[in-house]
Amino acid sequence: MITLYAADTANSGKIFLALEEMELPYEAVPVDLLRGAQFEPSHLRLNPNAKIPVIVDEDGPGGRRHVVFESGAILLYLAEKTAKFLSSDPVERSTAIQWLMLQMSSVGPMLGQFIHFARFAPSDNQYALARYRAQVLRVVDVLDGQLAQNSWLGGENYSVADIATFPWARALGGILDVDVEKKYKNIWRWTAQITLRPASERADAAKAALASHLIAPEKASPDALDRLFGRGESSK
Ligand SMILES: N[C@@H](CCC(=O)N[C@@H](CS)C(=O)NCC(=O)O)C(=O)O
Repeated sequence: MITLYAADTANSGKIFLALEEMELPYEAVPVDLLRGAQFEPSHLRLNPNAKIPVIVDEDGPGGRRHVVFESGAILLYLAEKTAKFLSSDPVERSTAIQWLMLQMSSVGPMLGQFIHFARFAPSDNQYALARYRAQVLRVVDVLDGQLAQNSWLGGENYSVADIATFPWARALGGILDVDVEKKYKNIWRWTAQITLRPASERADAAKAALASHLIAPEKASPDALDRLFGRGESSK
């Protein structure tokens, strides 16, 4: 059995989708970021970087318990455990890993920073907003270009690269206030395909069930937001 420590976030969504696609039995445990649960000693023992998602696999390598944090590392671990969604062909495997790394190093961080400055920062931050919007638009063009030439990010097969990128890409319209169907038609085709997968529907349902145990972001107090963003009294 695998335990997934998660919240209602895109990075958590990757792991819900992977576990459902791989048909692994799991239990999802909510980590309420707005209550500061990520900073509790029990969570820091799982991830010293105080983030979700984290998985604990009771049946890890050698039959022993294994803890994995960082969503990209979790996806690679699960793909290797199940031999699913990561080709054994060296070229295909390397290509999928490149796109997985692009998600981890660029798509997620740039969108995350853009959302932060657009929704949670004081309004006198035009430089930061313009900087992250430009970075997001650049990498979104890269994704759309790759999907113009390939069915999936890693080439001809659905892989952990798609699983990692989908939860962020599906939210692009709302985040950037653009018509994705018109502007990024290849991303649109690809997100529609993943949305229709039965595992994707199950993952969404599981994440929604977990969200019902968490403080809704719109109900967060200013103190809770300061703790989450490490600002005010919570700044180092
Ligand atoms: N690179 C990490 C990012 C994880 C991350 O930023 N998680 C966020 C939620 S999506 C989090 O735990 N935030 C809590 C905090 O920063 O205190 C991954 O992909 O796992």
